[in-house]
Amino acid sequence: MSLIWKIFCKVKIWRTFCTTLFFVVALLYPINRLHIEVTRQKIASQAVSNKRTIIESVHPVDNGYYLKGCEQQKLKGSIEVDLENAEQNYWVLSNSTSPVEEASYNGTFLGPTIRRDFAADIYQPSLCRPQQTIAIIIPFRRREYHLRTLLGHLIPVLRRQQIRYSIFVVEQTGEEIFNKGRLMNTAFNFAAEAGRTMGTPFDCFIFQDVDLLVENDTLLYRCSGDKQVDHLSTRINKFDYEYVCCGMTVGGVLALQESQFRKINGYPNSYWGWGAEDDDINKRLEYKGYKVVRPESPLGRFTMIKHERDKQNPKNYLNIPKMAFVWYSWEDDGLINLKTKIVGIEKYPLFTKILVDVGAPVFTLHT
Ligand code: UDH
Ligand code: MN
Repeated sequence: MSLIWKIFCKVKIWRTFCTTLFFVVALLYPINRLHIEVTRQKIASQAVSNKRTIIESVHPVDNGYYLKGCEQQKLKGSIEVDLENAEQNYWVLSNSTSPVEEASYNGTFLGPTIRRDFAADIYQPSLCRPQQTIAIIIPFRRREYHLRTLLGHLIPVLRRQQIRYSIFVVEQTGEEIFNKGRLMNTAFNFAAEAGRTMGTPFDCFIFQDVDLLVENDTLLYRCSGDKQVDHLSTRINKFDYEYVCCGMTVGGVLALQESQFRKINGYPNSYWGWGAEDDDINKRLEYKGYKVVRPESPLGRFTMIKHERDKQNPKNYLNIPKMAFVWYSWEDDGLINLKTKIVGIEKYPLFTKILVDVGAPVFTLHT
């Protein structure tokens, strides 16, 4: 090696070049190392000062990788949806063991809760700085099997996407008919407040049904712009991957920024039971001039875990006609007049559960 070097550097011009190169490298290398170290420490110190942030080591990365930000992700593209494996993975990720019989299929156990010192835990990759902090809000009641499967499937995707996120599961207590809108609004208020008190306000809120599993990890869980919102679950196996209802609905998985959600006055509170609350949101978005961005196939493909209609979420025949009056009602029905009560907060290793008393309907018309 040194012989080659000697021959190579024999000519004077080359010698000058080699010497300069040597000094440049000798100078730049420690500067680069120092820069890497300083950034590493900065990220680490931020995490320490904010004790609610859990640093996840996502996957081994080479030095300097994180300096480029979190955009360089190692994604797989199309991913297999393996329900059994996903549910198993829930227990692995929770660092708890499944109580074999109970947890199988219809078991309601979600694992032990953990001590709750803070409003929520925020997960982030250890070696890069994500641009957005995401709150994922999941409306929930008696779908433990779905929840375990969703989280076991989704969390590895979120990790690969290198995003900073926190998961809020919002559960309706009592036996009253399901009210998704009230749950969404309550969780939004809670998460927005929690994010702010922790010094990590959420840039993007993703409302996600508990039974929808993404089939392609290239579909990024994030908000793509100020003037548009992202409807992620555009093609669902249940509808043969056709655009869900002619591209009219924004149900399933929807991503909006905080200010956008506030501008549309959140979800309507007045829809009880199944039906139309997502179409109501669609109108709100239209009135406020937000474009709904929908990913093209194969992105936007989701598997819905097979399920029957929940007993306490019957189709409500009042919901569809209400749609004709959204233009009149939307400004008074939403975040602005929300009256729900948070009756408990439970902290699990992978998510925060918000228990909500949503009240009762005055009148419904259902089967
Ligand atoms: N949800 C619950 N518990 C409930 C009701 C609803 O967790 O009791 C949540 C859950 O996140 C769910 C979402 O609300 O994904 C939407 O409700 P859904 O899944 O019941 O709505 P979807 O349109 O199903 O998927 C409608 C009934 C399908 C009947 C099919 C009969 N073959
Ligand atoms: Mn469903």
